[in-house]
Amino acid sequence: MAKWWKHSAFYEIYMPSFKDANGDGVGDFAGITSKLDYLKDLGVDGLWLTPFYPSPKVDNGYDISDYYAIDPTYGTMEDFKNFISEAHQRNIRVIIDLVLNHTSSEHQWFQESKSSRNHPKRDWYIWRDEPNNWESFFSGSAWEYDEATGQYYYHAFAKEQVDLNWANPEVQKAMSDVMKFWLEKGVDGFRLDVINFLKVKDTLQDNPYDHEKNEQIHLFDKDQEGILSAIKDIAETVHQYPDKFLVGEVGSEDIEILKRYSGTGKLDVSFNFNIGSISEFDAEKLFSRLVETEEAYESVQMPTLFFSSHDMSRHISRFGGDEERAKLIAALMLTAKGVPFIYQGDEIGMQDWIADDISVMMDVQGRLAFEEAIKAKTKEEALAVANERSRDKSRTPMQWSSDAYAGFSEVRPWITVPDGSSEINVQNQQDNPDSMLSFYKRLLQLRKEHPSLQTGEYEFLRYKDGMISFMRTNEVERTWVALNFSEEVKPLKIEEKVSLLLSNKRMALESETAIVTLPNEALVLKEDSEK
Ligand code: TEU
Repeated sequence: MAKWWKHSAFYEIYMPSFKDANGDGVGDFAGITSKLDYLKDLGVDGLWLTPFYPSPKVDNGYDISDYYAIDPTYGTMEDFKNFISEAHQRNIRVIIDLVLNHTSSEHQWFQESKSSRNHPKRDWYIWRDEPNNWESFFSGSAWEYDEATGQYYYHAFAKEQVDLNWANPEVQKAMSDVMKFWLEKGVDGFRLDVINFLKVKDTLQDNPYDHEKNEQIHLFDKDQEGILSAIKDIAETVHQYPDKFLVGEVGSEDIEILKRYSGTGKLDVSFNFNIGSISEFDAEKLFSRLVETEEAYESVQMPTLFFSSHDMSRHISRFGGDEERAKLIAALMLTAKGVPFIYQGDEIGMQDWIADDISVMMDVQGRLAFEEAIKAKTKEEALAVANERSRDKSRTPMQWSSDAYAGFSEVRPWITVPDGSSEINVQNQQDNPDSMLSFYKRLLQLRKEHPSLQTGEYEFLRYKDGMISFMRTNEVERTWVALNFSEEVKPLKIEEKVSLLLSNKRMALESETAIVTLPNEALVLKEDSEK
């Protein structure tokens, strides 16, 4: 039997926005636990939880101040344990987000490190007398001056997210202890945040500049030598525990870079941004990314498939706001080769939210962009720039019902509930067979019934005039998938007898052969001849 994660479909839960049970306007563990039956019924096999550790929440938990506890906003350790056990009872596995690259500036380690140049923990972070030209991935210089000790520290993200020095073995040991702690609490693995940022070039050479794009090329502050060996050590620690899963966020769209990080003894998989972060809809480009991945991974590595996350615009909005297309993307994610990661709310077609005033913008990346832009632009222009950068788009509360605050909370949530929530919500879609939610359920069910859609190889993978089609096979079955992204009827060249497994457009096939696909149809067929 293949490893469990190879035939699992995951679901990303953005902690603050999934479900509030204690009436403070922020999601929590009790809330997630209360929705486990919903997730079971949806048909997902694994959950990825974004950070829930104590944090000043400058970057919504990606600035951890204590790796060994639960942030009180999200509940207690008891609530956490209860959630894990309830999830496991339903055969749902849980992986947790772990930020190994940086800690909050309020973490005890950093407080000690900055207390004096001679403190034994000084070298746990990256301190220099002079900054180089490296820019933060959020905004401005990546170096912050510390008055008290007269040196600069390095931060790839906000200045409150201080990069650890992974060249120091004590740091590595400290984080290995953290991982063991959570593994012993029963988690099924980790999603490792910005794992290809773990080490920087020791010479701290200046980064080159791309004059055409007018931006810095991040050459020496990511994907450096030594990161892979750190990852191998991490994998070794984690795999001392049986059946654990490691997915890495490798922030790159370059398949050759992504490819380095996964495989035996490394990360099990990494996020395929080469596919997932396509900015505008283009079926041919999407196809070429699938092919490039297939060629690079050669059936040895397994890709991941996702098109939305808490860091991105939701694919439905990004690709034009069209429900039909969103269904085709869902079908692709759940039938093509790869481990799928559905982002909360995509299963009901939630749309991006845009802030109409800077006062309601919550995301640090958006707010920093605003501060920068307002220096030279009008308020409206600066807001537009900030909205472009802000990741609030996809972070609004999960829309459960038409009730106040979308049934997410009894009180006003920490972030705006979009106007559309009274129409787009779980309650409205639950009993409607044509809804987005029902379509996701059918797809997830289909994957379970047809393992070729989970772990099967591609017999072929084709593109023609707006249609992506492929066949997935294993020892026992051959499954056809045709995704017609065009507005036209397209013929399918099928000689064998087939039967219909799924379509978003019809209940039955007109004939067993001579099959066509309808405009915007996701068609899944089973070849009837025995293999
Ligand atoms: O995201 C990392 C991330 O967004 C970068 O790799 C991105 O490519 C870069 O910012 C370019 O704009 C993770 C988390 O998912 C995100 O929520 C955190 O803010 C970030 O790490 C820092 O921990």
